[in-house]
Amino acid sequence: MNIEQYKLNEYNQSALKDHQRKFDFIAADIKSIEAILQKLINFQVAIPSWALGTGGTRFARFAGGGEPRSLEEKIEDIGLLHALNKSSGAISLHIPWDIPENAAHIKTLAAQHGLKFDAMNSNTFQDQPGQQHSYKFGSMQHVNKAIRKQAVEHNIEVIKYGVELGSKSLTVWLSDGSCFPGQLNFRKAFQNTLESLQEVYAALPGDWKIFVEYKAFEPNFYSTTVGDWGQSFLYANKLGNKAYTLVDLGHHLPNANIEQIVALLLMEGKLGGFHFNDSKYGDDDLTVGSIKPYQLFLIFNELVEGMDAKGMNHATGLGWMIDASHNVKDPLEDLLQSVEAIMITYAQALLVDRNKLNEAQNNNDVVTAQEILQQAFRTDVRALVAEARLRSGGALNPLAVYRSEKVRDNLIKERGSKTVATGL
Ligand code: AFD
Ligand code: MN
Ligand code: MN
Repeated sequence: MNIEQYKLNEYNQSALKDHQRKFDFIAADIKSIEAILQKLINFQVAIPSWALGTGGTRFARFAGGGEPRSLEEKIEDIGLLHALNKSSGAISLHIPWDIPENAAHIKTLAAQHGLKFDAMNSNTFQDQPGQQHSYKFGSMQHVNKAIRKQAVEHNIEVIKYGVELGSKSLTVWLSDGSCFPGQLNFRKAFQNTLESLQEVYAALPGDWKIFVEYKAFEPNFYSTTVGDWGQSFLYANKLGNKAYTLVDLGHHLPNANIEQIVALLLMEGKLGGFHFNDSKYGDDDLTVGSIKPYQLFLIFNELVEGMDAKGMNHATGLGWMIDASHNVKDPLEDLLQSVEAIMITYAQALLVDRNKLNEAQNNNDVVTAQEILQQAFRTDVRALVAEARLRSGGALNPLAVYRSEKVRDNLIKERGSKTVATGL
């Protein structure tokens, strides 16, 4: 299914007067409005190929109908999102869930929708049919060299697929760890993992990056071999300058100060990529901004501050990706909500008066510092984000158009009501 540009224009036309009033109101207060709008227009968030189907829990999966049955249909779905919001211009693939059988064809299809290929993701947390060795007791950390080798070779294969598609990075998330005390020698597990990562690193093309994603727990519940940012940072430092840490918002222990982690990783030049989602308890993979929007703002505040301090391009300096999955929503509607939350929060972070904040910090003026941040966070920037979308040819209100156009019903008609997308 396609949403024609003239349709979008019609919807926009009917909402224009209302939008203009709201935009003029906020624009009047912002000095560098054009520069901010341009940053919003440039900012793109990659959609994970595994988030287009209804997510499951370990108890059940309630498929929603019209789910993409192939990589082609996943690309079409992201194309729809991007046509609506103009901020989802990339896809992040998981191998072997989404092997591009015909890379040239997949690349062309993606380009037709204005999509690029962001980080490739490997998978050594599941056994695949016909696989020689099992990952039951880990992959890159495994006590058996043959199993480590299998994991390394899989990652090298993922890089090859990525090269064919024009991707420039590999994200490695390992579920490796242990479930019970005594199961693992921590030091040996670390060294085995490092050695495996080094072999993958050696196969990275010159212009590629490798992102080492950490996660506190699950599926292992006693120890995780890349369990926190310190461990990821250690691997990234030992690997070399093409290796970075990837922060997934849901991968911390409760109440971790993620904004501080982000600030320090950026300072060290070792923050590579981001997985956006939200959580109440653990790796809940909920819609971005649905639980802790202020935390998200504080993180974006550090991202903008840290990237500016290094003269980095906000849009291209880091890999921006969503990693969310859910079992009670239409995945496409959920992704529209997540991207919107990211854009709103980014816009708020751009509004922070850095000079004044700096001055307040130097004067130990705690109250003013807090006021400056909250002033930005409490500003309703939705019209700003909508204006950026309008200028890029997207919809003023993507979700409303999605519903009016009955996108899900159409997808069910095209694909059937009992389709299940690959993923978890
Ligand atoms: C995991 C990680 C990781 C991985 C994904 C698989 O967040 O990014 O690729 O889930 O679905 O929890
Ligand atoms: Mn993740
Ligand atoms: Mn996760």
